Amino acid sequence: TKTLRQALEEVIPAKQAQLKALKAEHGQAVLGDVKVEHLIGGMRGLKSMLWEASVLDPLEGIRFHGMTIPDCQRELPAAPEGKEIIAESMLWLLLTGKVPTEAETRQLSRELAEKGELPAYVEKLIDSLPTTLHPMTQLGMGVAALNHDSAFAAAYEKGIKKSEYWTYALEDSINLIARLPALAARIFRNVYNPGTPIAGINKELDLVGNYVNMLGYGGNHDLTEYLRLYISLHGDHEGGNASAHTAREILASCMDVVQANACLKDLVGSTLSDPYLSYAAALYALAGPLHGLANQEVLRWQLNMRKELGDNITHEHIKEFLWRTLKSGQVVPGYGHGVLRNPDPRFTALQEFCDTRPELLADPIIQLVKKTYDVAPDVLKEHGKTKNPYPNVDAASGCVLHHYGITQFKYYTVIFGVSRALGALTQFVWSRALGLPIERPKSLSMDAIEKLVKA
Ligand code: AMX
Repeated sequence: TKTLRQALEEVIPAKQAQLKALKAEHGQAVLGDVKVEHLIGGMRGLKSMLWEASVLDPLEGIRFHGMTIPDCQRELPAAPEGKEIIAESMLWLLLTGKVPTEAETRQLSRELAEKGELPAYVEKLIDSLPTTLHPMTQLGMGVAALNHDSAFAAAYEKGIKKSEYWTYALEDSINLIARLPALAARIFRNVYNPGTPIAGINKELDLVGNYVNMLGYGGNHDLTEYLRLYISLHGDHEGGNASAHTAREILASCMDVVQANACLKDLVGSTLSDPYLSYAAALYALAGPLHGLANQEVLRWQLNMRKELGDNITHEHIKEFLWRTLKSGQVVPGYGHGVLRNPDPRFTALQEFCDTRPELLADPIIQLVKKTYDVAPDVLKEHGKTKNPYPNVDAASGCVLHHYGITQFKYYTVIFGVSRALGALTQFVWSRALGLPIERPKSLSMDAIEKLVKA
């Protein structure tokens, strides 16, 4: 059975050759125009980043190395007692572009379980935080603090060849992914169940199986399966989204400092160029309400709807509520997308999870999410602003957690944060394996733009 490192080693040379050929043969090919509207419109649609693991089609949705969500559900190994994709098989696919065997998946689960304990100083740090501090703020702090043990930073400080960067990047990335459940579960315990014990890591279980145990929901098979699917599906959504882009950008900026100060050896170890700090930065992008925090916002909004409108909510009632939200100048959380122009297939996959379980279909909040989906696209079309009147993944994800008893919606984005590490850290490793340079796009002032367009 191959290890993940061996599987990566096998695919890196071909990718390096592909990049070299692209640069040599098509380096000057044009992929699109840069318009003034790109500069003032959040660079929407501008093809300007290399990202290996996934590509997002506006109509079809996400493909992970060419595989759709149903392909992944069919082909990626599940947990021994489960049916849903698990984080390990998704991580393997994202990193290597290959579907892992059952044995490779189990071996990775074991490796993650063996590396999953938090260092004592991080436990102490998290335990010292006020329980009123938002769980996402705590998660970012814990992840940043883990950089104390960064193999990448330590190796860089010693002085390593550029061709070796990826091996240390991989080591840190695996350690970070392994430790995220213990960190996230500790935050949950401290904020919502202070003083209760946290389950130990079971070496025979997958990453999410252990996460559910540590959250205190061990034995809830359906919740475990839901979170396996949720965490796999949220793993990557190409590179331009705010969190993924941040992880990459921060790395690049930090490498700038490293290179600029390469002669000052004692500065190198203190640079920010390791997976922990770059992922902590990504988490704070994820914590914005237009991005990952929409997770919590959707549920808050649906619960308010229910509180206001009672139990027998009709489509007409929901329409009125939607219009009230829009007229008060707020966005409808869980709807719209920067790239997608159709219902998000991740939303569809989570809905299908509900469709096979009568107890979920009977849940009033899940029914409300479905009913909202019946009317929201038409209301948003009539409103006429959003380019995509359809639901994104956040429209569905929280209500199932709520059903299974994770009702603390401020925590929802933390689960997203445990997941997004799979994709962001995959690209971190690939950026190093491909020796990508620092990112440094050109900015212009309005005066400079006017000068250019009037010339
Ligand atoms: N409700 C009301 N108005 C919306 C809207 C929504 N759900 N989605 C977009 N709009 C508005 C925008 O605010 C913008 O208005 P403006 O011209 O007054 O500024 C206009 O429609 C055009 O926006 P767009 O081009 O369609 O979207 P975008 O690429 O600028 O933004 C997104 C995308 C996701 C931020 C936006 O659709 C939104 O705010 N959605 C609600 C929050 C949400 O669900 N976020 C989660 C996204 C997925 C994720 O990252 N987890």
